[in-house]
Amino acid sequence: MTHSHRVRTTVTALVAALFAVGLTACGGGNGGDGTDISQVAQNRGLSAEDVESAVKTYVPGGEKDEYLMFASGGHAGQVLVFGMPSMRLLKVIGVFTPEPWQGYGYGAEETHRVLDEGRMNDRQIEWGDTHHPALSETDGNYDGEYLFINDKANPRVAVIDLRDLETKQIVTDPLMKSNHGATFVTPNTEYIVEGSQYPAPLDDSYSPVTEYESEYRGAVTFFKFDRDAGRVDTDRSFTIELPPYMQDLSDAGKGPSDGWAFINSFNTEMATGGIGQGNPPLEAGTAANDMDYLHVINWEKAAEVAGNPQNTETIQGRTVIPLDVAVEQELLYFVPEPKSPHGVDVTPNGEKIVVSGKLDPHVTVYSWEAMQQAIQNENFQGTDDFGVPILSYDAVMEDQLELGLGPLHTQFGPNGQAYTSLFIESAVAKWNWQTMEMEEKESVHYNVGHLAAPAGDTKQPAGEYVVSLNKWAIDRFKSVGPLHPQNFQLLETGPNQGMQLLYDAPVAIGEPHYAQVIDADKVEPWNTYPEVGFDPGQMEVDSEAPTSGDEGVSRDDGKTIVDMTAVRSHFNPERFTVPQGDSVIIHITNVEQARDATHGFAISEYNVNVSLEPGETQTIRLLADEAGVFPFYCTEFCSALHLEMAGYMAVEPRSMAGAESPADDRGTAARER
Ligand code: K7E
Ligand code: CUA
Repeated sequence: MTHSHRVRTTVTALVAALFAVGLTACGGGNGGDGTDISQVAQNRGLSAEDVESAVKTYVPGGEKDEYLMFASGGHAGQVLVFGMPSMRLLKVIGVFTPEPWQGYGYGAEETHRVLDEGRMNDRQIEWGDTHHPALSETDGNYDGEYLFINDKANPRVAVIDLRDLETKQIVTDPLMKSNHGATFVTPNTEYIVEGSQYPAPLDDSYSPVTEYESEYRGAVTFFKFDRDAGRVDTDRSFTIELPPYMQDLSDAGKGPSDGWAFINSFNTEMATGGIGQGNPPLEAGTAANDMDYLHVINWEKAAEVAGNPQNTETIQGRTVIPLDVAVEQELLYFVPEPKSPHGVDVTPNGEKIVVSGKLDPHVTVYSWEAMQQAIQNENFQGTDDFGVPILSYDAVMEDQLELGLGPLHTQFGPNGQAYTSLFIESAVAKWNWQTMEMEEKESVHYNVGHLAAPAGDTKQPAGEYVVSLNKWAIDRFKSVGPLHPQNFQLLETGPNQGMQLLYDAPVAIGEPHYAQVIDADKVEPWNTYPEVGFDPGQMEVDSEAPTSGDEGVSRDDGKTIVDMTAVRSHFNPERFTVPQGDSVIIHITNVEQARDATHGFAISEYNVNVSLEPGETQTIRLLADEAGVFPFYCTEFCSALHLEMAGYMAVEPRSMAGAESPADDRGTAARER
């Protein structure tokens, strides 16, 4: 039995006992074991409910959380890792944005390689609008191996390896200008789904907005994930051209619906705004129709179709199935969905598809079986302007349930429970998709977007908790100026239990959209790199990595090469001299294997800070174009003599060439390379 289960069974009795002797009875303690705590609670103005929430979420020092929550870091372009239920922030993973503590994008060559993969149109992009993290899955359940996340602003997808929780790859999508229905994985992580958001010409050409219908297009890309390599393989990935609707959220089918993907959309009106031209604003134009289209896509078949070059076009170096081919090959169908929907979520058994209409108070539940039948029987109510068959709404829509105002996203519990966020109402609705009964609603503060429940989008949801990812915080915290924190609220829930708000966790680095919660035992990161000289880019030992005994400085054709080791509490070599104008290559290995014995390496004025975790090796390249003296030091407080872990790079002016040769400053065991 896990720690929090144990807490859960005893907490109600404990709180009742505390308050029986103290707070609720007479407003103060008067002896017995609980008296002091009761007094503390009273002094701090805490109610019995507050104390209960505190006891349910408190994880004592040294104890571990039961779950890990991987949350998007919003505009910070990062991923946040929280422990749950304590809601303690455990890590910020640099993804699309350089992150100085981890030395991500500050001199370590490997991290620049990853960030440079994310260049678009030759431009370095130094941020991302991360929305949807997706844990890798095996048979529809999280397997704890990889994490993916999208950048909505610049259509990109990143791969994070959960062995060291570092970003290994950024893949751009040159066919899109923005994405949104990303990242979502197929049940065995065969593909990472990326749907576009704002249509644009797929070939990156110019077309005036007046030619929106004919020239602008949406798209969905299925990025092939090579699990052995731990990388997306763009050569085996493909994109399907879609009409210029605004495709929104995605989800992959599972169980009986495995092989299919679902994407909802808005703006089937194809409005383009233009207030200045006398048009209704985009927001009004996109909400004119009562129905938009849920896109139903046979990705398994599409993968086959994409394998035959006769079916595809190559645009911007990527394989594209044109819209007419997608229709002809029966890869794409539409299903009417009520008014400007936002979330689409497949039930744990894969049999139903739940859609929320943000301007409609209902969730709409579709039957996968009925969809298949309608496809087989060609039970269409027509086609759209692009010839895509529209399945008969009456045939495939199974039921609707009124939940409240502004339903958005749904997560699932173990026995038919569903949790749907109500943005306008600022509440979480708990209902049952099997019985189609509303169970209860709990207010949150304020304006919830996504919800995250443990394994809440997998075949085996755990229930227990649901986190409300709120967009507004208004008055929940001491003011820190006009830009308020976002607020994660932890709610307790469970099959036989009402929802209870337990904890507010302000998130201060961007607008996190979505999070996924995994059983902490399923993620088994390394505590140190497995061997000394480990290169996190290749995830193997770099045979060239310097180790103890072969440190040194050498010079070759305008290059100074430094082989350095780091160990508590010195670098070796500790000083080296470089002729002005040389390019300098510093290979450094942290030769320690002790847990948490991380060193940093920073050089004055070079924008360099590298994190060297136990066993890790990194390479730094810089141009010593300016003469002078540049101290380097360890940025990680690693020992009592950490301040002494420092040295000098001396750049000798051209005018003095030869006065002190680099060889004079060799390390203790110099070698030639
Ligand atoms: Cu904001 Cu999933 Cu991008 Cu809804 S999304 S809230
Ligand atoms: Cu090493 Cu401080």
